[in-house]
Amino acid sequence: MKHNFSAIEKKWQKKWAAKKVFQSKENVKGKEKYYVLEMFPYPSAEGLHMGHALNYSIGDVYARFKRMNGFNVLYPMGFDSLGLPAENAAIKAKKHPKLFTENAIKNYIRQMQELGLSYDWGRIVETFKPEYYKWNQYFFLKFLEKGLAYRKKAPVNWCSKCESVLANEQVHNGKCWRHEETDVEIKHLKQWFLKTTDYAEELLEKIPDLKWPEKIKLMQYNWIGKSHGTEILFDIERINEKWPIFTTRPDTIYGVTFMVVSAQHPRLFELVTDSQAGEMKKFVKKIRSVSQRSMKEKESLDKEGVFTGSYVRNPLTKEKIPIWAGNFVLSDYGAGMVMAVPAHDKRDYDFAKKYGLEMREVITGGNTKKKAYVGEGFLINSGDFNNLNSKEAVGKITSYLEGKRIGKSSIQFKLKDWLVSRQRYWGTPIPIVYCEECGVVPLQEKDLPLKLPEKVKFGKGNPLESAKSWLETKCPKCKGPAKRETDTMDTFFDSSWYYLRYCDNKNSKKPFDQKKVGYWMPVDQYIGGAEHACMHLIYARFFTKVLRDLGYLDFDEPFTRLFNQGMLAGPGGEKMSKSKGNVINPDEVSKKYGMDTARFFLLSLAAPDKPRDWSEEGIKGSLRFIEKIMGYFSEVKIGKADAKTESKLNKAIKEVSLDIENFKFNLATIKIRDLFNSLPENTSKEVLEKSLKLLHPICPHITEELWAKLGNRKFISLESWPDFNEKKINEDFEKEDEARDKIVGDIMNIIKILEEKREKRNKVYVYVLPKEIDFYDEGDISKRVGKDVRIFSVSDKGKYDPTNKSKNTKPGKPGIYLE
Ligand code: ANZ
Ligand code: ZN
Ligand code: ZN
Repeated sequence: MKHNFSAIEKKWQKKWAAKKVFQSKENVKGKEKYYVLEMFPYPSAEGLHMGHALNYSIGDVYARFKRMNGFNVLYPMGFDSLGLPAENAAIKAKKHPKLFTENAIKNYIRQMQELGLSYDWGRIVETFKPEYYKWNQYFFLKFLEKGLAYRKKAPVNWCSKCESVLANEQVHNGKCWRHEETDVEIKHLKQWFLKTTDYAEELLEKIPDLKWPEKIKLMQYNWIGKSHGTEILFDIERINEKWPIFTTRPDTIYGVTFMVVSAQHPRLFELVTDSQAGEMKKFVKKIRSVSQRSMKEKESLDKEGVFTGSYVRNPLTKEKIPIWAGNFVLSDYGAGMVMAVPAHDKRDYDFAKKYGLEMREVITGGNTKKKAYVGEGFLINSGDFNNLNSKEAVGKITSYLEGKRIGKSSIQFKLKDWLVSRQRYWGTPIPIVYCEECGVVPLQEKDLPLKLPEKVKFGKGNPLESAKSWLETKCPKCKGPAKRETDTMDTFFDSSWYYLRYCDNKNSKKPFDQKKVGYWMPVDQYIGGAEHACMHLIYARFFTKVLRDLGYLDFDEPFTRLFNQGMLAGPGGEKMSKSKGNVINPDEVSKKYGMDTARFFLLSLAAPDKPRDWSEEGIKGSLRFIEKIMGYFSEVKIGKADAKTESKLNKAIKEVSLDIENFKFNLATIKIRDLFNSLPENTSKEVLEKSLKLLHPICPHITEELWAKLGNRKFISLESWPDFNEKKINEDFEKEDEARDKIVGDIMNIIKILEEKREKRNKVYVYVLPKEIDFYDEGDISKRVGKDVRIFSVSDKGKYDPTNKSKNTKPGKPGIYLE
């Protein structure tokens, strides 16, 4: 490195901080607000890697761009700093999670500052601080008041590695989201839930309004999973109850030959006869390690079941039908029991085949000897409904059942209530006590925050159980002895509203001031990973809607636009991981190349939403470019700009503005590179300044430095984005450039072809039309193709042209001869 980039970077980072350049305030006159937000990170001991650096650089470019474009920008950062990884890491390092977290955050902030990110650090939000989680507890109490938080015993997902339950959203294909190798088990536990299902309809309805990637929207659709069907009452003789069985295919009701109840159904054993109980117990034990949600999605799951010993009556055929328990039925969807139609449902078919159960074809069109026929057709074996088209029969049979009051059309959602209890220490204590006299008693608002006790024993079970003096307390109602709830909140609770707290992070009276939130929210541009599609992004949307209905907010959706950044892989495309030793550390990169070089390189690699690989060669190329700019500015003579440079600059402004607005930063880097490469030794101050402004969002430090060198006293960070003048753009100049690029490309191709034939040539002769001769510069082209290039006009009598290649010359397409 020829320049001391790290000194330049430090200098400007200090100045930005000292002058509070990125501090944001509400209601700046004449400016529209713009809220740019990146998903806040979980501070781990390892610190940032280059992948983070990429994510935050994307947000920073956009924030700087919007700021320069006259918006009043809010661009904050914080730390999602409660949760299991910190607790586990702390246990391993034998440090208290609090100490561990504080150190990790310090390190993150240092690294983020070194990246040159333009956050308003005055707005930091740290979820592990009681000043923040107090409001989690406050909201929990509000939810409780409104019946939106409740406690129930339910079959829940348990990860033995986490030693905690998980929400449905945190179970991915039957595995824990944190421990991809660990099967989730089902336990029946009393837990706290939030009523996300109350908002299922609205969560779904509003999806089309979101300016989000289609992929994420689709994932949310499927996750919420609205299903139109029919509930049919089936009489369960053993318990003398009618259960409303949910089906999307009432047209197949005459083909029901057995029922399957979920093996996880809380009331399963009420249906099991004494003689079947032994076998059923064994079965239930064996299959307990299959998670709630994934079963249904795994069509490939081996279907297993056991007969319960009891029966139902088919309400239409009046037949007696056996009830089986099976592993492929969800306990918390519909009635937790399905009417099985093996001839027309794949899962039921497999099940019936395996256990030799009857199959009855009721829809024409398939060959049910070979496989289930799931398509449309005409009804057969279906009494009065025979010959109806199956689509039509859905409505007809439903109406018929409605008339007899044994069925009705119904809507089901896949989305479940959000399980927020966790059996771990490093989370927000749930503000509840259990009193011997009064039962479940919420804390009073004045007693918040209920702080986590610091002295606890880590190791076995929930550490909060070991904090005796914390655990044993008085009931807020009767003052009698009571025990505190030891479950803590899912950390997704924290991240469900942190974006609101940024708007007013120091408020000690309220979670936030409604006017301030009203000014900044909703987030205009949210940036983060696609992995949160069905976790954080569902919870945060739910929270926003609840807080709106509780009167805290007056908008419906938290994040207007969402951008998913692409992954950064290690050299050769391998996923960066500590075990592979290919994690690129920003501290080292900064020392070797400077941060602006790193930022330029990362953003030039690919469109921000596409994956890219780190490469040492690549960043060296960016370094050469950055050093060239530094060199150029120390030599350039200020004078007048020529028309060609003006054209280039104005075109670049026009295009780079669009590229950045549309998150095509890689295209912007190409045009910026082009522009700087074409700047002549002598040009105007205006050209230099505008060029620097274009580069600024990507390379904030060196542009501040060069901006000051040009004699400016104010920060370029606070300058306005340059305008372009369409009239100054002259496409003829562009054509010249294109012609030059084209001839270079053509020559390179010929050389390549010849090389493949193992023929080597060193001299290149180019024949151009007389009026095009000025487009081409022998020196430039020679340099670019790495050969000696001579250019002749076709009209030049004395040209060297032994094979008469000049006869191939056409407008814009010179003849070429190699020797
Ligand atoms: C009879 C039937 C016949 C069905 C047929 C399908 C095809 P979606 O679209 O997912 O809502 N079902 C109902 N409750 C279930 C549960 N708790 N666990 C697993 N499956 C359940 O699908 C609804 C269909 O899934 C219902 O329609 C039911 O099977 C099954 F030829 O009923 B069907
Ligand atoms: Zn886990
Ligand atoms: Zn009491």
